Amino acid sequence: MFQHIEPFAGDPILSLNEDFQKDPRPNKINLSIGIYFDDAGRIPVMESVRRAEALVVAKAGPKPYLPIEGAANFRTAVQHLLFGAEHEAVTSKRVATIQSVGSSGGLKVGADFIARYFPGSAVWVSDPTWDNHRSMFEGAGLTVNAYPYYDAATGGLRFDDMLATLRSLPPKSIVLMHACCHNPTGVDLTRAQWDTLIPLLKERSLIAYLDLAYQGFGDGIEADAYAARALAAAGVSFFIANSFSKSMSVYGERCGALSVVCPNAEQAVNVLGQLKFTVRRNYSSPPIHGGQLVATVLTDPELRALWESELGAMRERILAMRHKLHDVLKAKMPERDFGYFLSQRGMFSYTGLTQAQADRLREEHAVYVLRSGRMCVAGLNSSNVEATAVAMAEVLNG
Ligand code: KET
Repeated sequence: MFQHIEPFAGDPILSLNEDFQKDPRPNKINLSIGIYFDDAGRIPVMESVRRAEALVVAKAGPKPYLPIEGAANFRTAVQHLLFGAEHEAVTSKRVATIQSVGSSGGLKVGADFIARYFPGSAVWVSDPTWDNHRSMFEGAGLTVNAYPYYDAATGGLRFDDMLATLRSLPPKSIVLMHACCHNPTGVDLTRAQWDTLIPLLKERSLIAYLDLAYQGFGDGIEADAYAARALAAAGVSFFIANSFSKSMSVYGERCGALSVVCPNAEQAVNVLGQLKFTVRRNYSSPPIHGGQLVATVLTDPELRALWESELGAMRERILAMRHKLHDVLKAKMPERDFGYFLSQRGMFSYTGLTQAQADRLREEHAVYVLRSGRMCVAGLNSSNVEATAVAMAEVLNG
């Protein structure tokens, strides 16, 4: 019956992470998957989340099905986090938000919705982007193309080329963008660049789709929401999927949301309704527990302050590791420019390592980066950063 089913080729991120787990070498270093590890190399349980969990468990409430769209307190807290409680888009109720199964779940519900209501629209993703973006949108039956983004020569952004491509797209094309902490390159738009891009999106009637998976890891929780707030303020209709996996270190709880900012409240009601229909036909409704941890942290003033400071410390630790890696590499190879480690933001840097070099790094030094050359700098710590830099220099020196 199943002879025609070909083997799964594996996933460029998750399969490598599995290989790492199986690697018996004691000195192995995992810089593959986008997970924040603390300085002891562990996935942290944030104190704010631990306390929220104690509160949630103490309630020992029943576990009914949540509404299709998720818990009301979670959805409101998400809107306030993304836009600010006083943002006009929120107060005029023109944002439709569903709680999703991770932001991946939100991205896919949005993709299914687009396939149904904008069947003629192609999706445009940055070159390069998170590997799963293309799979998800193609999986929803949409055509996926790429717009220029990363400049390998400078380690920066091809902003003019990006604008030129977007300017040439047919109206209602979907433009997928990373709201901050671009994955895999760490190269973000500046505020001035967003301010240039947003009027173009509006003028060309393009549909922005923001992926905000690393809020708080760039320049801060509020600062990283700049694009979302500016788009909403400009009266652009757009999609935004956001994640708590990284910012609350709750990966396996699968906490995220999809919000669609609409022109007015009537349209938001209908959009929410059809998002619900999409969810009902897929998994019916989201799980309770993780969303309640998130909602508690976001709405309890004490826990909220604690979370903000914990997330700030994570952001600072990543920056310190970027500096350390940069300094050791620069000392070893003074002729080469490693400044990109300092200018790039968030969990990732694009190292410029070739596939063959990434393979050598893994095979000879037990340092795991993606074969695309992406390094998760949030996997560096005071015990492995030096060894990583030494190994990388060796590989780069051929
Ligand atoms: N968007 C981006 C840009 C992203 O990097 C991830 C995860 C997600 C969405 C999905 O997160 P969720 O946990 O569904 O809310 N990225 C890391 C893990 C993965 O590939 O699933 C990664 O890039 O390593």
